[in-house]
Amino acid sequence: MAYYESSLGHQFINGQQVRGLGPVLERVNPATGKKLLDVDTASLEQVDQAVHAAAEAFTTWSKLTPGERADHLLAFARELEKHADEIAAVETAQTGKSIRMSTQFDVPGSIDNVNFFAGAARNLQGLATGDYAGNTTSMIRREAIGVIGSISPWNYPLQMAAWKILPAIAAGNTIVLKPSELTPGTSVLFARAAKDAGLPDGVINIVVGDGPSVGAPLVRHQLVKMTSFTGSTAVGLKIMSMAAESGTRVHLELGGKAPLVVFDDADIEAAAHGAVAGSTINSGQDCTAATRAYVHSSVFERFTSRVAELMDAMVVGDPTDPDTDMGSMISQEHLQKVSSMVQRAKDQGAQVLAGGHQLEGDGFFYRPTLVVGAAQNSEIVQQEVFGPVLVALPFSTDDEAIELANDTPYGLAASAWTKNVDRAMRASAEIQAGCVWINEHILIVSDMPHGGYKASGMGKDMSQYSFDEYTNVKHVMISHDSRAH
Ligand code: TXE
Repeated sequence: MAYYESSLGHQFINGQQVRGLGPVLERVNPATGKKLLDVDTASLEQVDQAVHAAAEAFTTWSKLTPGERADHLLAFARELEKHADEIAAVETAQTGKSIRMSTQFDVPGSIDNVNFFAGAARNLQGLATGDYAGNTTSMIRREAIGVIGSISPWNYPLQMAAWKILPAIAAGNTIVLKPSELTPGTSVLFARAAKDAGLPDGVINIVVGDGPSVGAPLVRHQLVKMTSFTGSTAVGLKIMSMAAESGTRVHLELGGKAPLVVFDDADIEAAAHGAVAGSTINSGQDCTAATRAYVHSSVFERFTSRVAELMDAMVVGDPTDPDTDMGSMISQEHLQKVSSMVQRAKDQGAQVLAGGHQLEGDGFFYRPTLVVGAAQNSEIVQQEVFGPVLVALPFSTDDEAIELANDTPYGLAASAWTKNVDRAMRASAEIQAGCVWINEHILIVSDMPHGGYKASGMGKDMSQYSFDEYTNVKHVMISHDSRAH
């Protein structure tokens, strides 16, 4: 039997893969426009069962030693490795992303995340220190919170499952994850591999469904002590207000509008390659994707013509073909959104130097696109397109470049391209974003904290810093006045 058997159901509750008792949703293959599969969704009762299973599992999982949890996670990583090819194929079928990307980035990145948190679990330390108040010793304990409810998006279904699940369970929590209803397959496989590797039932649970029917009841469930969410800023704010009703904690990773600043001393060839890789990754459906290139006017022409040339050379199409550079968009609706934003920019006087159109045929493909001549306050510069669209604008001074880079509501990621260390240090300090790359745009591995400023959210995924989200800090103080005896 294939490892991915959608007929078994898309819910993973208390160690069992089961069919959801909610409505069935039809999912289309974004690369062909044809029906891919039926997705069963969880009933409210199943959401409740999953949360109760997680609460029950918490009583024992949270008591394991860090070493015991690490052993489980190492076995989990080895199990994922066994099924890597099939998991990559499911990831590509459901998202339309290129198989090269699933095989070389999504699957190994997720396995690395499991391995990283196996190590990090053993490094989750508190602190003991003497005498904050005279004749006292303070101990700082980091304690697991309980059941985490998590909601993830469709752009990186497998990696988002890993980013949400691993820090939570490594710290001793248990989790109920609701993946996007568009792409549930690899989250279910992830939970199944954990079970096959021997993780106790109930530590990882998956419930599938749309946001209002399954996501909202999960956030509001009285046994859920924290919600971690990756998705749009609009929904993130809703989650925050739902969590406020019960006073539970939230971790939000929201939209982005990453600037890429190219100074006049930059290596233009490297910057152009970085801009193309950064803006077309995952068909631009990436919250850290390069979306706004601010380029010094003296190198603007050279940079934009090279970017257009590189974009025009990209192979876009069948995601299952290993030679494909960029696959499809997630859905017809999303393709339409991207295409109409570019059209509105053109209507307002912008020019398209590369792409700017979808491919003929049934799939939801959009060519890598370079736009120039848009105004800083226009929709295409200010709002998240979430497609393979880069807008380039010229600047004259360093002050102007930094001001423009900061001039959107978002603050997730940014890059600055320069050989000058003073400029690099200034850009890294003054750009308001959770990540500033210098002479790079997109590289991310499990050791690196990821999370935004401003409307891009709060808290960090990945890295040791994610434990700040998934643990409570307890202060224990011992008074020991030896003179009393
Ligand atoms: O996201 P949603 P969508 C941005 C990007 C994209 C836009 C819309 O700009 O074009 O968001 O994408 C669940 N209660 N990003 O509509 O709706 C939903 O089921 C509880 C940025 O797909 O935010 C899914 O599991 N849950 C981004 C998850 O929220 C709810 C990644 C994300 O869906 C809910 C994706 C509700 N009321 C989109 N409504 C990033 N930060 O990387 C929806 N959901």
